[in-house]
Amino acid sequence: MFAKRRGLVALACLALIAAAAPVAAETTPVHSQRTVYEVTAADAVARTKVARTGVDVLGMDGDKLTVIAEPSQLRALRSTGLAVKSKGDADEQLAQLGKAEIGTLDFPSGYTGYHNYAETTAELNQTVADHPTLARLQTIGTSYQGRSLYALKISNNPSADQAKPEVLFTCNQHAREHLTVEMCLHIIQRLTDGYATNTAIKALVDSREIWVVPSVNPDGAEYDIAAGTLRGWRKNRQPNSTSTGTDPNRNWGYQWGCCGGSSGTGSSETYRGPSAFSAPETQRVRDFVNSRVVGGVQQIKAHIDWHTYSELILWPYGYTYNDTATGLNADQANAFATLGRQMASRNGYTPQQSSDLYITDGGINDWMWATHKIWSYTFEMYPKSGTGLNGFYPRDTAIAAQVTRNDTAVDLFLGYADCVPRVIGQSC
Ligand code: 0X9
Ligand code: ZN
Repeated sequence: MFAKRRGLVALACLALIAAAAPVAAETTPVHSQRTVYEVTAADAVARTKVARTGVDVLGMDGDKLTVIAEPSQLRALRSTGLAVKSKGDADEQLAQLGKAEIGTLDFPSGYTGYHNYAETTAELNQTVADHPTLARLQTIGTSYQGRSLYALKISNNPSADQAKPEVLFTCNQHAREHLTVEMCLHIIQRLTDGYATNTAIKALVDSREIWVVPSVNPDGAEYDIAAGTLRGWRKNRQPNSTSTGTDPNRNWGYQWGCCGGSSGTGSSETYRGPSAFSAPETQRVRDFVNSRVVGGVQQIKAHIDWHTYSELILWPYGYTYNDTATGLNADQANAFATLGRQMASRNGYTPQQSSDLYITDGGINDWMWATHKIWSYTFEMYPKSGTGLNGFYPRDTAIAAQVTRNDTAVDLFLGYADCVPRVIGQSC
C-alpha cells in the first residue's frame, strides 16, 4: 500500500508540474548541432580512443562505431587518426521517425506500443493486482525530478524475506533505450503469467527472489518523448555546472573516473557527474542493493543491466583491458565468460568482456561485482547496428520478438543465479 500511495503522490505531483509549466522549460535545445559519424575502429584500444573524446557512442558493429559528435568535439575525434565518415545530421534523422502532438508527453505514432512512465506504473500496479501472491511493488526512492523508482519483487511469497538466492534486473539507465523498459516488463509478465502453467517458470520463481527495476532513469525517458518527437536523450535530467545530465552508467562508485572511460565535461553524453553517486538514481539503486546485505551476506547473487543497442553480452571489468584484476581472479573471469557465452548462444548476441567494446569507468557492472560479488552482466539489445540515433528507436512492432528472443538466455541466467561458478564445474 505504502509503495502504491507514494507512486500516486508522485504522479499527482508530476501532473501538477505538467499542468503548471507544460514542458516549456524542457524544450530548450541542449545540443548545438549533432552529426552522426561512422568511425573505423578495429580494436578496443581504438574504440576507447573514440569514447575518450567524450562523443556519444551509439553502437558498434564489426570494426565500425556509430557516434554522434558536436562541432566542438570534431577536432578531438579527428585527432584519433581513425577514419571518420559523416553520416548526416542526427536530428534530421530523428525528425523523420515521427512526431506526436507537442506536449503530449508520449511516444509518436509507430511507438505507442512502448510504455511511458505512467503506463509503466499502471502496468506494475496491474501485475500486483493480478498476482498478489507472486508480485509485490515497492518504491526504492525518487529520481532527481521526484518520480518514484520502482522495484517489483517476484517470488512465491513476495511479502516475506525468504532465504533464497536473489536476482536483480535493471533497465533504462539510459533514457533513450526504451526497448529495455519493455524487456523488464516482459520478464515480469512472463514470470507472473507463466507461473501457474509453466513448470520451468514455477521452478525458477519458487527457488529465487527476483527484483525488477523497469526504469532507473524515468526523468530522462520522459524527457526523451516530452516534445512529441524522439530526442535521443541519454543521461538523467539533473543540472550540472555547465549543462544538463549525468550519465548514470559512469556514475557508479567503483574506480569512478579512473581510466578515461568517462567525461568530466558537463555537456558530454558520458559525463560522470561531480562525484561518484552524485545522481539520485544511482544512489537509490546503490542503497537498495546495499540493503540486500542481510546478516553480512549479500542476497543478490546475479544481475543483468539492460541497454540498447548492438546485440552484445558484456561482463566486468569495464575499467581495464585486463581479464583479471583486483577482486576478479582467473576462475571468476572464466565463469563470467562461460555463462556469458552460453547465454549468447541462446539469443544470438556477441559475448565479450565489456572493455573489449571500449573502456568505461563508473559503470554499474564493475560496482556490482567489485563491491558485492554480484555476477553482473550488461545486455545490449536489438538492433545489431543502426545508422544513427534510429538504432534506439525500433518501431513498436519489433518489441515482442526482441524481448521474447531473450527468454531462454534469461532462464539460463536464472538457473545459474544461485551459484554462477557451477557453470565451470565449481561449487559455491
Ligand atoms: O556505454 C555504456 O554505458 C554501455 N553502452 S550504451 O550504448 N548502452 O551506452 C556499455 C557499457 C558496458 N561497459 C563497457 N563497455 N566497458
Ligand atoms: Zn545504454
